[in-house]
Amino acid sequence: MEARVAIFIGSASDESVVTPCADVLKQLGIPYVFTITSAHRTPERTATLVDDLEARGCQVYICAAGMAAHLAGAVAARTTKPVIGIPIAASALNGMDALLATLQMPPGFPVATVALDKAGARNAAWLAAEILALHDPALHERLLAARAKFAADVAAAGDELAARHQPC
Ligand code: RP5
Repeated sequence: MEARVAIFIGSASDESVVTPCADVLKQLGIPYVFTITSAHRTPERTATLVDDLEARGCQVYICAAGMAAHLAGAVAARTTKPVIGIPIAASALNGMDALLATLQMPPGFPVATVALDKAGARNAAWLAAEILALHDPALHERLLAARAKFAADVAAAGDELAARHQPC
């Protein structure tokens, strides 16, 4: 099955932070590719990967990088498909560098930037799923079911907490 989503990370050192993104895509039954490429260290590889995935019908790109994080921008320059950026805290600036580099794209080349690190990685997958669900009713149903489970989990945890704190 061809990948509908591509996850790119700028370095092997980003893998553990971004794996939760892949986990969410897997949970939702969305085929993806997950690989390493760098805007600075491997610009040709980045361009070739995007060109190949474009030819195979990839619909959303998720790019995670730290420091001067230009990976999402480089991909956005190569495709008109939605690009989601995950800034990684990988330097003494605690991710502010990657956040601004990912977010501050020039008009016409948007990168939908999510939160830093693992929380952002998860939401990148949820956002990609919402984009794909616009034209995929079965995936939309899976998203609704996931929302219902989030709600049920909160209610169950709330009931359990309340039960441990009965009024005296
Ligand atoms: C970025 O620089 C990578 O995305 C990573 O977050 C950061 C550090 O990379 P390594 O020096 O660990 O390879 O390009």
